[in-house]
Amino acid sequence: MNGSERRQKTVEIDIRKDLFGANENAAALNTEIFKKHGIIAIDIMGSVGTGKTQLIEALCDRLREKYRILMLAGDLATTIDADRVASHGVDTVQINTGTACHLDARMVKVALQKVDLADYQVVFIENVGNLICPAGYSLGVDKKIVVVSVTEGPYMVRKHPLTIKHADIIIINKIDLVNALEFDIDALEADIREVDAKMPVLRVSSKTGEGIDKLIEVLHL
Ligand SMILES: Nc1nc2c(ncn2[C@@H]2O[C@H](COP(=O)(O)OP(=O)(O)OP(=O)(O)O)[C@@H](O)[C@H]2O)c(=O)[nH]1
Ligand SMILES: [Mg+2]
Repeated sequence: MNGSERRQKTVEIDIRKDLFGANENAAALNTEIFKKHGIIAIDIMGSVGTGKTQLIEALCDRLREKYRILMLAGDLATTIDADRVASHGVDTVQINTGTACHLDARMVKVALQKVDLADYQVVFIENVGNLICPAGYSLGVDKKIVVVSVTEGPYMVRKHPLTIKHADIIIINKIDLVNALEFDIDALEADIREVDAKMPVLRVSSKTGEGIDKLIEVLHL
């Protein structure tokens, strides 16, 4: 081979396939881990401030006598949410993602390694506050809840159809504020039905507790 004949090869990387493929494998391992320990795992997603933590607090208050509960809190920084839920007598692991706008399956696996899973029957995972990124990353859970609320304006469902589609249950939270905000909750629910006609949609106030028992029923807890 002389100097002018160089070997040239090209590798095409499909970053999405690569990244999501690796995450799907890690998520499948998490599913196995949950199954092995008889744990029901629930991923709770939604924009910043829709009431994910408050919903988990309300669920923990009703369920902690019945189940041994672990909460994983995903946030870029701080232990604020983990501290809030811990104050309800529930064990927590905070996952600080630094720059990542979502949890991925590997982060959840690392968090699960911090505890003895034989101690738990239910794991609530609060994803990073964001209605876009978390949808693409399976965590290996049994159920995915998306929390929207009446304080985000009327268009968030129409603008984020993919996240809605990925959910198993949609919570419309903060219904105690509907009148004050003159919010058209029927129109929001219709937007959800437009994306998925069969999607279970529950109207909830995590603050007053309205709708929480129904959610527990739907989750078979
Ligand atoms: N009125 C009313 N306020 C609520 C309800 N749920 C949550 N809030 C309030 O909304 C604010 C945000 O609630 P959080 O539970 O912290 O929301 P979050 O989705 O966990 O927020 P991030 O973790 O920052 O993404 C808090 O001041 C809550 O008290 C509700 O059902 N009704
Ligand atoms: Mg929170």
